[in-house]
Amino acid sequence: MSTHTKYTSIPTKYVALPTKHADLKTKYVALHRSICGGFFKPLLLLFLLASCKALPPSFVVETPVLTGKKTALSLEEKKQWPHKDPYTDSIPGMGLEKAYAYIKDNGLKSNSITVAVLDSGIDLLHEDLKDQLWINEKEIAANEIDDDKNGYTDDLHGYNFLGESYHEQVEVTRIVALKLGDTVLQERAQKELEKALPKALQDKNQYRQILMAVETADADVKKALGKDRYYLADLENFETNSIMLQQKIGVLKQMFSFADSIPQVLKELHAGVTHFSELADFNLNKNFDGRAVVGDNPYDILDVPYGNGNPKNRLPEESHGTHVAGIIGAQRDNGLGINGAAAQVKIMALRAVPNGDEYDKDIALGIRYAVDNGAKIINASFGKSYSPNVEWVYEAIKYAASKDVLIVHAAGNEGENLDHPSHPNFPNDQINNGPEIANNVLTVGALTSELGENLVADFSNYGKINVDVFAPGGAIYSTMPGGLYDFQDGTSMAAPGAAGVAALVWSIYPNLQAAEIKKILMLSGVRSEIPVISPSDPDKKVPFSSLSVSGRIINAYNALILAKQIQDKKFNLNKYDFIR
Ligand SMILES: [Ca+2]
Ligand SMILES: [Ca+2]
Ligand SMILES: [Ca+2]
Ligand SMILES: [Ca+2]
Repeated sequence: MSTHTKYTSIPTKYVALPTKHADLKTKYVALHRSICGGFFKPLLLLFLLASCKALPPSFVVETPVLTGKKTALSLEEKKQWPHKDPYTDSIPGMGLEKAYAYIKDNGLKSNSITVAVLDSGIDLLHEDLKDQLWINEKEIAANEIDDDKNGYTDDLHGYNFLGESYHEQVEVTRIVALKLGDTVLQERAQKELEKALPKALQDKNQYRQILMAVETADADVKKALGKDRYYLADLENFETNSIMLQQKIGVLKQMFSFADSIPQVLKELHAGVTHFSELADFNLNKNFDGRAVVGDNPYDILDVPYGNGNPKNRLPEESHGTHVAGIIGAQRDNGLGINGAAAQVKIMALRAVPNGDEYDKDIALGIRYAVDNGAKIINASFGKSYSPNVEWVYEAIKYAASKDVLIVHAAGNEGENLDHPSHPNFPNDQINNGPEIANNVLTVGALTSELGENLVADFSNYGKINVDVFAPGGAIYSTMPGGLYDFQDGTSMAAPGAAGVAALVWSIYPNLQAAEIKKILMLSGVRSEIPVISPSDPDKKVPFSSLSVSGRIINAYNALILAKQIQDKKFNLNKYDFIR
């Protein structure tokens, strides 16, 4: 099973290595897999399904088997695949190109809608984001006064709940260090920590060794070839009697099967070393206190104010929020970078997710800030296995529901079945698979661009009860700090795709309720029974439809059509439900 972990299984999975350690996906995959055991213990797969019936709305063409593209995606297609359509393009995107053509053909008008990105910091100066930001009109920036008296000083584009902190422990470390919860929890956390820390150090050393081997081989082969840049063909055609050099060429040839170039391999190996170093030095370090610089007590929700009005990313590698924001709302058709999913969107930047586990206090207050300051949708591309103050978050979710705000949550990247009692991903909206605590949370799993057995990303969590729908999350091209663009993957990228579609539909049909938007996205998706490799058991294939409540891929075009029918009272949403 260990072949399934990203960082430890160079030979089979290297190609899937995330490029940036600091993105949450990497954090999730490596952390959860190392901390929670994940793939190292036999997985008891409990499919608690059967009770769930998704009734297909009549307007959606039901095709039992979708056919995937036979040829490889071009670079342009790779960059735009989330906007393609399963039927029209044989690419399992969200039908956004089709949706925009439909909007244009029908002259549909849209209103501005605010989407809060509750995440790491965001590059507020990015060329493709800077004109898309929510502005608090009543707040004067940087005068150290809370002009609009909303409790937050200088919150021009949102708020920064992390102050100047960035690295953080994960919850198991905090539970052990601060003796949170009861003794049962503490002992469990202690056990996990005792397992995770040596593993992080071991992984770090393994990565270092591979890095050194590749660096040395690269330098020697460059010298032998007499050139700085070489390709696989150069290696294959190179003949030498030196056993040493032959070995080095062998190493490099192997690396070419994991990435397109040796510089790319080196970049990812460096990222791996950094990642595992940070794991050992910060995330799993009992003695590290990342919160000290903030100055509040994170276990007292009444201890406010704290943080500051600047939600910009602090470091270039703090890229997660920027990437997520671009997927939702990068400025469309401006001749720059990418097109976000939603045209008329305003991004509210809420910096609350550090490089480590987020605090429940920041998440709860972040949700409340978004609700109180006009966001209609909150994107929540984060998650963790333990949530010591989860009641604060549940209360905030219910508050959002009461104010008609939709929360779109990433399913998480452990490749696990969230319906299994030992694999919760907080914040969830169902306690022990019970009834939903609120009707406004949409949980989203991740797809790859391949409409075939690899449709579901191998890292994506799933669950017939706990995951509502799927959206593109593998190799997603979006904005990066410093005015850059790059690919990242994770359910962290799937949630903002879904949030963007929700924003698009809601911006055109603003009278719909949050719960209706959630249901529209689920019901109007493209359903398929196509057999896919189960993320938790690569030897097993399961129908795609069995991995989520709706069994569907979000589709913006279908969602618009369904939304119109609901607005015109030609479709009764209440007749179609996902019965539990
Ligand atoms: Ca204010
Ligand atoms: Ca001010
Ligand atoms: Ca653009
Ligand atoms: Ca749910």
